[in-house]
Formats: sequence, structure tokens, C-alpha cells
Amino acid sequence: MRFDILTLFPEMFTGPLTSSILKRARERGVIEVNLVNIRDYSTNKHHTVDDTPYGGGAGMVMGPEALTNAIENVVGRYGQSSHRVLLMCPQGRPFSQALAMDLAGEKNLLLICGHYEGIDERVRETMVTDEISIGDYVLTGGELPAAVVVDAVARLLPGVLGEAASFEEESFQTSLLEYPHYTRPREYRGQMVPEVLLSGHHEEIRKWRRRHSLLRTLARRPDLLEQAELTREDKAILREVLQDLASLDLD
Ligand code: 4GX
Repeated sequence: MRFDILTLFPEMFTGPLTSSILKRARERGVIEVNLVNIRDYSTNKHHTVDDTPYGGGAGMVMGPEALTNAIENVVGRYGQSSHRVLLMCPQGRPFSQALAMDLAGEKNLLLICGHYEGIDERVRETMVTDEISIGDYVLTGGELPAAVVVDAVARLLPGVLGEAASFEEESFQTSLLEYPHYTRPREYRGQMVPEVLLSGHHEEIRKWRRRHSLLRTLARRPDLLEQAELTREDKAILREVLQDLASLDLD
């Protein structure tokens, strides 16, 4: 899969792209990342890309010319058609695992990293196919969100993670939070690893993990339980916990 990233600060991607899994995926040719400096497409004397907003007010807006030229250059290079053009912005659709899975089905993705107060609305209307937000907080630019999207999408592609990991992705998907994990030593600063995990009883271990996934999700993210595919066994566990809670005497 090929990612074209339009940015004023290509150097912000150096760390994420040259480390760990994304580094290996690029070396193996599973992903290709093309960083495009929007400033290179500015045609004015000082190569500026921003301007003051019509109607007045604080801040600057990225103008349409350089951005459009950069997008058209990239899309034109590959024969466009189904090219998704993503704009990272707080007004966008909340990024999710489901959206990452949808994007992982594309051959190319173009990501636009805005700065200042944003981009000229006409570019948004005519060139952008998807507006994406990574969360309800305000960042200084779209680079970190773009890196998040590239990371989440790339790890879903065949050959990026190990075989085993991709199977888990299939079966568990996103519905429940992870159960607690432990590794050696068995005792650390007086804290023991739960006995069942040392027992070698695979069925007991599976039940313990499922139970703790359910309990964590109930405690921290009950909203996720609505979309989760729960077995009869899962429902029995949750029913029992909720009954115990309901019978607490809080007076
Ligand atoms: N999830 N920001 C983008 C400038 C901007 C504004 C509007 C285009 C249109 C953010 C987020 C985020 C701050 C990145 C404003 N560019 N992006 N930037 N949260 O906060 O995606």
C-alpha cells in the first residue's frame, strides 16, 4: 500500500517511519510512504502557503493553490479514480479500528496535514473524500494524526505483523478490552502472577482471560459492550457481576 503525505513538516514523520514495525514494513516493500512538502508547490515569490482569512479574525488559512497543485500532482501520477483523500482535522469523523480496516482495503491513501486555522473550504469541498479526527483535543497540525492513521492502517496489512497476531485481529476485532498480561518473574516485589496462568490448563486460562476482558470492559468502557459479540457464557459472567453489584448495601 502506498501512502502519500502532504505536509509542511515532513521531518515530523522521520521517527515513526524509521522505527520498529513501520521501518520493517517499508524495508519489505509492504508499504511505501511518499512525503510531499506542500511548500514545494507554492508558486509565489516567498513560497508561502498561508494567508489571512477573508472576513477577518485571528490566525491564518492554508490557501487553495499550493495544496491543490500538490494533490493533483500526486493523484495524477497514479491515475486517480478511487484515490481516497484524507484530511486530518478536529471536525472529522472519529478515527476507529473499523475505519482503519476500511482504509486498509485501499491501494493508495493521500493524507493532508493542515496547519494554522485549517485549509480553504473550497479544497475541502472539491478534493477531500474523508475528514478524520483522532480525538477531541486540539493539536498544532495534522502530522501526528496522519502518523496515527498510517500506523493503525499499516499494521492491518498482510505481512506487517506476524501470522499469529493477524489471526487474533480476525477473531477478537475491537469489541473488548485486553485482559491483563504477565511475564517472568513469577513474583515481582511481592506481587504474584495469577496462579491459573502458571497452571498449563488451557481451558481455565481461556476462561480467566475472557472473564477479565469482560470485567475491564464493564468497568472502563461499558459503551463497548453494546457492540461486542457476547456468548451465553459471557452474558452469564456479566449477569453474575452485575447482580453482585446490585446487591451491595450502599446505605
Ligand atoms: N485530529 N488538528 C489539524 C489544522 C486544521 C484545521 C482544520 C485542517 C482543517 C486534529 C485532531 C487536530 C488541529 C490538526 C488543527 N487542518 N486533527 N489542524 N484532533 O487537532 O485530527
